[in-house]
Amino acid sequence: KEEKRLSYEQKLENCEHSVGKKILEIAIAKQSNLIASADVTTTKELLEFAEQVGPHIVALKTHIDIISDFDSDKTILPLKDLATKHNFLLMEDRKFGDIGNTQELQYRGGMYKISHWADLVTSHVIAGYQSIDCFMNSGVIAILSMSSKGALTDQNYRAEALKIVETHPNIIGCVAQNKVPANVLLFTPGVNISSKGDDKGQQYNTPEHVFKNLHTDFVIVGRGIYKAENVEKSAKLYKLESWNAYLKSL
Ligand code: 5BU
Repeated sequence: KEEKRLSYEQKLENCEHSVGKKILEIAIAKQSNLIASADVTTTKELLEFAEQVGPHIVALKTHIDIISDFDSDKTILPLKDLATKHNFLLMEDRKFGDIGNTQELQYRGGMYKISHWADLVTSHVIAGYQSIDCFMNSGVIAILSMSSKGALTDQNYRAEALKIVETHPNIIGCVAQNKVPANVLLFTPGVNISSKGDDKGQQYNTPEHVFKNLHTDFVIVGRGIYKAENVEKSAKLYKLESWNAYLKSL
């Protein structure tokens, strides 16, 4: 018999990490499981996007190193204010992938000082269990598998990575394109309602597909929202479709 998925309320009961609890509480309060990926390249676009999608999302996902005019006062301070105003978390999709000591320097220092503002960070676990110890101020979302064609995250890699996900106290969940045990929080990018993929290897599924077949908890949508003619309308549409797909999957 197929394992049943858990509701956000049930996951909240099992969750021990404060940031994991927070994202689940926001999901329940806003009836949203949508993370918008803000893959824009200027502070102005980033802040405008956050203002438009803020009411509809649980988290805003950034690639902070693609912002051409990054400035911690002008970029991060107003972004944090918007996160408070609209009740969403900040998720930096840094995809750390180095030894612990280097990751610690990248996480705490440099221009971006990610540890000062990111509620959530993504990280590969390729460097082993201890490499994740450095992420003390954020919840870590570990990358188990990737959405692009030909990704090297095979079954053996995923099984080993999952052992780290299930035991490391800094990790709140994982990014994957496959089912994971019901008690693990699952984040799925590669979601788009109107496209099957791009010419650079990205592959898309619908919200319906990922909730039904993967028992995803949170969808991550980039171009489906930020490239839409009406960004706010599109965020609302993805929010509704994904929430309904979640309810149907219960
Ligand atoms: P898109 O425009 O919806 O394709 O953007 C997807 C975003 O999610 C983008 O920022 C990627 O860096 C990110 N992503 C992904 O697409 N696939 C993955 O497996 C991981 C992250 Br991990």
